[in-house]
Amino acid sequence: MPQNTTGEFAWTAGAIAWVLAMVAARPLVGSDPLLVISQTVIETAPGSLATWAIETFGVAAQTVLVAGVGVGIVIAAGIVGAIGDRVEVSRRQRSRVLRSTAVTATIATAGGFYLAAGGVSTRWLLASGIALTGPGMVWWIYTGTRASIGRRRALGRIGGGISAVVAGGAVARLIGQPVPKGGPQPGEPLELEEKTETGTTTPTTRGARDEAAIESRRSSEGVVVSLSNDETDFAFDFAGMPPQSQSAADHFVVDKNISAPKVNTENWALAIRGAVDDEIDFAYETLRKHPDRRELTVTTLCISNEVGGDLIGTTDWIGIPVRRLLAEANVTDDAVDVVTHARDGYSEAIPWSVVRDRDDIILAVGMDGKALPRAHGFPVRLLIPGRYGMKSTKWVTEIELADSDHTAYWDQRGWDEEAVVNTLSYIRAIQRRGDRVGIGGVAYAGTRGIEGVEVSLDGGETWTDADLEAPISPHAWRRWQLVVDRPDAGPLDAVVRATDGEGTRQTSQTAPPHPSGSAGWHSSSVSL
Ligand SMILES: Nc1nc2c(c(=O)[nH]1)N[C@H]1C(S)=C(S)[C@@H](COP(=O)(O)O)O[C@H]1N2
Ligand SMILES: [Mo]
Repeated sequence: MPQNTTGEFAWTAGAIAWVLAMVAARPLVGSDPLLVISQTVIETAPGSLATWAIETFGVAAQTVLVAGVGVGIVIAAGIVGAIGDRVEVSRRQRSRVLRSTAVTATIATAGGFYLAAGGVSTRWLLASGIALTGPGMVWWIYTGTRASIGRRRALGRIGGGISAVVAGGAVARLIGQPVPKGGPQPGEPLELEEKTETGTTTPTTRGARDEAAIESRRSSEGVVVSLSNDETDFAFDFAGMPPQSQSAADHFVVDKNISAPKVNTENWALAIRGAVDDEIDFAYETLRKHPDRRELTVTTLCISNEVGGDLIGTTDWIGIPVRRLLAEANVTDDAVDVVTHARDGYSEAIPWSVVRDRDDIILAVGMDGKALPRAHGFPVRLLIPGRYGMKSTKWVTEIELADSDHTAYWDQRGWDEEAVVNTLSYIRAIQRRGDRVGIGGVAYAGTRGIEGVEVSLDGGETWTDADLEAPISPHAWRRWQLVVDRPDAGPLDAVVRATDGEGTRQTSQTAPPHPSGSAGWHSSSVSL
């Protein structure tokens, strides 16, 4: 044991105070240096590492990374402090090291918040100041104890230090995040003056509000299991069943960003570039009032979704067919790929020959009757029904007609380029009503559509056709349910499989999400 561990202790405490104070200052600019470092790691890490992180930690991968960065800083500081305790140094050398550390920390903090805030501003200055209060206070307390200022004064400094950081955090929280001023805001109502086009019906049900359900729980497979007092027949809306079409707030969010890009539509335009005769810049107002705007109910699904997972959602999108926007720019014969570039540096590509043929590949300006929420790509995002979510670029800034095959963000990281969705059927809810048990869920096969869903209660020996809800849109999932007589309570094993609109049965062969999306039958074992 070394005699002296004050340096180790002080460095560790200083780093903890620094990390916490940076987090406390975060609301001022909506980000902080820890998030900037984490974001850089996400984007520069090899694809295999990013994929491993998603598969291991799922949606928590980003949180784990940010926490790891914070802990890493603290450990590094502790090591520096421990070395300092063990080597002989003169007072002068020691104070030189401390002084250069203070300068480095100041530069790192100000620089990190500069990147987080996107420039020099009052908020940047305030955030950097609050973040430096943390280690500054530890310094003040540490020098106090070294100078033997006495117990009372040392305690006073500790109290003062904590108060200063807490006060800084409170100020940051009070001032809150910067809001881009002017122009339409994310999520604001989007009036649809004209009637929507054919092919979709606006769903009347907005979710399974099952008042009669008692004792609702979620099984380990994510299935909602409930008992109900309801005496009537089962519909598609019992506890745990998703609505036909979800609100924006209930829709899953996936992207590579720790915080969603903020776009001010007043200094934004959608650029059409590349193999076109006429380059165009579309203003947001032009897009949101475009005469070809239509409403489409679409299911989207992340390629990282496990069998039975929650990274799937259906909502009513409002958008303009991309080919109609491109027609205004007069695409030339050289065009190969339609590449979408985004504000966050993301890109995706889809062959021009596909876009040219489909009116359902849209540039969405709205969701659930309102302007897009920021998390879903405000002001505009692409939607390619039937392909995994990664193909549908959010926060689009430019559509480029490339004259050669483009390698996209996830493509470069080893995921399937075409990303056509696999046929899926998931069990979502199982409910007992007296002697009867209802089993229900969703089925989806992209543009192929769903023709049938079957359920087996004996491990795949025999199969029974489930009831399928009438399609709400050619691009949306179909809900299904099967009611069976089961007077005796006990274990129930259910397996589900779908047949797509081309007559192909969903494969029982399991596959992990990487590289082409998960596959295999979903099953559930419950007791009720
Ligand atoms: N610009 C941009 N667009 C993006 C992403 C991204 O990281 N950046 N992630 C993609 C992925 S992997 C998915 S699954 C969908 C999710 O869309 P949602 O969050 O609106 O559900 O967005 C896609 N579009
Ligand atoms: Mo995704």
